[in-house]
Parts: sequence; structure tokens; C-alpha cells
Amino acid sequence: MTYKEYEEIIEKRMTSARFRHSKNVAKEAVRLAKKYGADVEKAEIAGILHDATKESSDEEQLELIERAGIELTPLERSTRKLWHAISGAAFVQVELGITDPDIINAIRYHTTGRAGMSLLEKVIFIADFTSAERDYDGVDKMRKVADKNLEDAVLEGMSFTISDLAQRKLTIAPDTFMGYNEVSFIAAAKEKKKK
Ligand code: DGI
Ligand code: FE
Ligand code: FE
Repeated sequence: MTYKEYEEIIEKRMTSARFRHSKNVAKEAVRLAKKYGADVEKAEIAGILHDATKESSDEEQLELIERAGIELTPLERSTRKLWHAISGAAFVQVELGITDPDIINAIRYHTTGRAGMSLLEKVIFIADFTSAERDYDGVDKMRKVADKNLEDAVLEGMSFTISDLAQRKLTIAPDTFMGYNEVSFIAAAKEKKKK
């Protein structure tokens, strides 16, 4: 299937505002992929599809997850915010027939991130933070860092999410803090080398 065909499928699954977000993430993912040498075509496809199930019912999401043979951990099951990334990865496999593991993982981990992210996973993770319509406090800084260094941007994004969740006393997924620990450790080692 082509990008345009995926776009048509996505448009029917969500409000115009979220569709606009999805198109903006695809566009930003293409920009970042070109800048950092990721696969541009995969970045555009993962970008348009990343929130495919964000507006699907709980029942539909759980069914997709089951059909894809994915087992939720107890924490994942109890954190509804995390479902759409998992059910989105399931949707593109079972409904669209996508088999590329990098595209599937980019969708699967776009919300939490994780340790050992691929270049494409990082591109989608960041594009979701820096897409054109985003206007949260700190987005300017995020865009600046994303234009300088992708790893620093991942650290910035994960630190932003963890601070926000901790502030609201919400559960933090292990993938989120494992990802954070990996990139913060690497950043600290880099700083040490400079001295
Ligand atoms: O789908 P989007 O709105 O474009 O963005 P997203 O997929 O990053 O989802 C953001 C939401 O997910 C936001 O409300 C924070 C939440 N979130 C991200 N990581 C975690 C999380 N929520 C919990 N409880 N735990 C996490 O680790
Ligand atoms: Fe999302
Ligand atoms: Fe998104």
C-alpha cells in the first residue's frame, strides 16, 4: 500500500483534529528522517499510522491486541493511555498486513519510548513531540534540541514525560524509565568525556 492509501484509511478512523496531527507527525518524521538518515518512506508511513487506534473503543483495542497475539502486562492493562500505542501496532499488523518490524515497533513505542530504540523509533517518538500543531510549554526548546541532536531530543522528551507523570502522581511504564535511564546514562558519559 502507498502512503496516500494509508492516509485515506486513517482519515476515516478519527476526528479532523487528530487526522491533522497524524499528517503533521508524518511530515515532521520525514524531515527528521532526512536530517538523521532514517528510512524516509518508513518514517512517513509510521508517522501517519502512529495514532491509528487512539479513538477506538476499549473493546476494539483489546480485540486487536489479542488478535496480534500481544500479552499485556498488568501495568499496561491498567494504564489506558498506553493502549493506543500497543493496539496501533496490532492494527497495522492484523488489519493492514504490515510486517516491517521497525514500523511496528515505532508505533508500539511511540508513547513510552524504550531502551534500545532504533533510529526510526526515535524519529517517530520525537516527531510526536515536535509536530507543527504542538504548542505545550517547552515545545520551542524541544524543537531546538531536535534540530541539533536526536539522542538529546529523546532525553529531553523522556524527561518531560516522566516529570509530567510524576507531578500528577501517575504510573510510569517500565519502558519509559528504562529508556530514560539508557539515554541519560549515555548523555552523562558524554559529558564526562568532555571534561
Ligand atoms: O497520542 P498522542 O496524544 O499524540 O501522544 P502520546 O502517544 O505520547 O500520548 C501522550 C499521553 O500518554 C500523555 O497523556 C502522557 C501519557 N503517557 C506517556 N507515557 C506514559 C504515559 N502515561 C502513563 N500513565 N505512563 C507512561 O509511562
Ligand atoms: Fe499517541
Ligand atoms: Fe500522536
